[in-house]
Amino acid sequence: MITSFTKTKKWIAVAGIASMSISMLAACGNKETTSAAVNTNEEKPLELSVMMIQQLAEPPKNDSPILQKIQEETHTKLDITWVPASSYDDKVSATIAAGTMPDLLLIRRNKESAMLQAQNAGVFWDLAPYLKDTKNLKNMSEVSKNNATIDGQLFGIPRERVLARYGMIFRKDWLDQLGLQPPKSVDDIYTIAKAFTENDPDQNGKNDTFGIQEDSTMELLKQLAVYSGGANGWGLKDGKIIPDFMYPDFKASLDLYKKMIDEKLIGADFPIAKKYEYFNQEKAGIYFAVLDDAIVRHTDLMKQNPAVVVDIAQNFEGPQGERARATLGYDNILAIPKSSVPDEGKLKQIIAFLDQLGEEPLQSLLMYGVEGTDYTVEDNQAVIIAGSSGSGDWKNFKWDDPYAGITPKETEIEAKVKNTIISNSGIAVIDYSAGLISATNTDKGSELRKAITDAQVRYVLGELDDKGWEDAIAKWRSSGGDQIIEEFTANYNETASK
Ligand SMILES: [Ca+2]
Repeated sequence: MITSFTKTKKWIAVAGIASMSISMLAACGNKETTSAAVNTNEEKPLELSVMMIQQLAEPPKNDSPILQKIQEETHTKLDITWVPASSYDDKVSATIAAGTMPDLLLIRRNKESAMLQAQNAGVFWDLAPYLKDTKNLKNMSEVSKNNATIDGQLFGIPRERVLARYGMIFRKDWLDQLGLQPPKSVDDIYTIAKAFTENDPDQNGKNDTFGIQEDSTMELLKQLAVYSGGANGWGLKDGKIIPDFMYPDFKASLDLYKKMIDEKLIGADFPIAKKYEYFNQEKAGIYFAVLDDAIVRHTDLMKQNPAVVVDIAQNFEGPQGERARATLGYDNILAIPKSSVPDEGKLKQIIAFLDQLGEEPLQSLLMYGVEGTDYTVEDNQAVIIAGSSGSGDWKNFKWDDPYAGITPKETEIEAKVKNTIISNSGIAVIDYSAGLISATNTDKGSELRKAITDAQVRYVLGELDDKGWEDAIAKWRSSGGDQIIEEFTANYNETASK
């Protein structure tokens, strides 16, 4: 324990977490984890303390049949601290600072400042060297692995997410009402948005609808940049890693966005609008988001108005063919601290535990819950039992392909979303910065990016002219942006040559 305490203290000095409030430190003092003894008894279940995120209102119960099943299958005894999502990051920071680490924990935002420093300071095991000896983990998604990796080291198992996930969601019944075809190009997006605004798609004789619901994330602009042949966040152009807004065609996308606001196809209140709200109120007929939102975000709307048909579109033609905006390919990592797991024997046992979560029957258990209680199997498909709460927050332990294991019995839209995402993985445009490190970006990248986002908002609202937009880019470059480009590019060249 003394060794691990010293390590943690050293890290505190590095990361400057010492400034954390006393109450935060005290909050995590109530859970003591013991240093692992070498487990020589094969018969004894592996005891694991785990910190995991809780996204639902109530944490899973200690007598959960899902917990029992996991323990049975993996021969473990799990002591899980469920921490609500709203306070999760603070709790992790406080736990690291206090040196009372669990054996396994979920880390969010592992490329952002605080967690990046923790990883670089050696708080967690580098799992990369151990993957080759595993059965399932060695087959994890390459994109997911590369994007979660920091300078060749993988400080946790990334939870895989589908790549080609972003696209357009729209009212198919409005489209049919107006005799229009599903969109195949950016021009079609504009045409449909205009018709939804001007041609009374709901046929109530009132001018009370508009085309595209946007919010402060300006997701449409991000997708337009990709369709125009530009970057998803950051891309590789002429040997340099540069941001989307420095691509030559980005300005045309920005101008199209502005035109759609001027013509009221996009609501001008988008910086303060709530995502989904206008769509669910049947005021807007299109929005841009992850495609699976089409499945889960409009169930109440469809109950209220059975005429509503929600559809998706993703394959837009552009100068470089069809492209789709990709996710990072992963969402959070499952990390093993060195202080709580000082010996390699136990480390390997925890890796084996995680490895086993990536195969049946645990894949389906983590996805759907207990067979017979939460779902039944019909024609090799999982049919959710009415009233079942499914696997709930146990899903957060799942690291492998979300579509692996038994497939659910799907509605038409569920099947379409899944098939579209799977078949378009080859046209997914990834964000190059996700797998790269730049000290300047870690330090002030988000602050610099915010100035650009503000300039985008002001430009499309007509508060900034061409010169103002050019000035914003120049300021970004001189305030550290050029430095970030150099550092990302250098890191890219190093990584590519390895
Ligand atoms: Ca109308």
